[in-house]
Amino acid sequence: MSSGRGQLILIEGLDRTGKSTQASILLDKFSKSKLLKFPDRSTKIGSIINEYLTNKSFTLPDQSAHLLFSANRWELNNEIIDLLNDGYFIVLDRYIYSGIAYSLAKFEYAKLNKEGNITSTVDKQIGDVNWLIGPDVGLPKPDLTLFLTIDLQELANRKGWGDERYELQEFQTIVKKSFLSIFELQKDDDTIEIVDVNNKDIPEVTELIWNLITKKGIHQ
Ligand code: T5A
Ligand code: NA
Repeated sequence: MSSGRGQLILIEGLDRTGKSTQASILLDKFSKSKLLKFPDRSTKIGSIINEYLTNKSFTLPDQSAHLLFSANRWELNNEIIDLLNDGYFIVLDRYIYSGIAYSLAKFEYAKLNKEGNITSTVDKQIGDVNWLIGPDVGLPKPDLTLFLTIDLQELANRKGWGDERYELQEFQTIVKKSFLSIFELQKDDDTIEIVDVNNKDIPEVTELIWNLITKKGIHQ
């Protein structure tokens, strides 16, 4: 960009919608670029998050889990600011909207009184969008957010589905509703784009994303 500041592009979406696939393709289109994936499981806080996601007998209050995901973003805050100031094109693979959407979905899921290992109690804070947003206030705002959306039916057929804590079809249905309700609240924000990836192969999704990026005038 002419200002010399880099750009922050966020790819959000449900589990297995192709976020990481598209993020790495996008990265190669820019000479000075960096990929940051959240949760970043390589940090101290990230290692606790990894334990939480992969070990279903490791329990945490939902509020604590929510705050850990946000704390993990704050661990990389200075790095993001420095890279942007240095003119980097940063691709984020999940970020603040995942933080809000998954916690809100746990609240809605628990309200349905489902058996399962998402959560056993309904904690009112995680149903309160203002409470959920709070810990992320002040983090750098993406210049463009691309939300990859898909029918749950198509998603269930993808490789590797079903290994982690949140990868239950019924829960993912609620996650999808949570994301869409958050984006509905932000509908006047023209930095957010919903990208329908149904029946689209990897190159077709890349083309959709690239068209949105060029439409926004984002370049290096
Ligand atoms: N979480 C995260 C929170 O609760 N709060 C938070 O604040 C944050 C940041 C882990 C969990 O953490 C939660 C959300 C998650 O449940 P993660 O490590 O990002 O987050 O885990 P996943 O989203 O599950 O990451 P995945 O790697 O599984 O999904 P991706 O990145 O969306 O999918 P990708 O690109 O790896 O592709 C999955 C498969 O589909 C194929 C790929 O080849 C691959 O096999 N694929 C396609 N197949 C057909 N057509 C296409 N267009 C395809 N694109 C990709
Ligand atoms: Na991923």
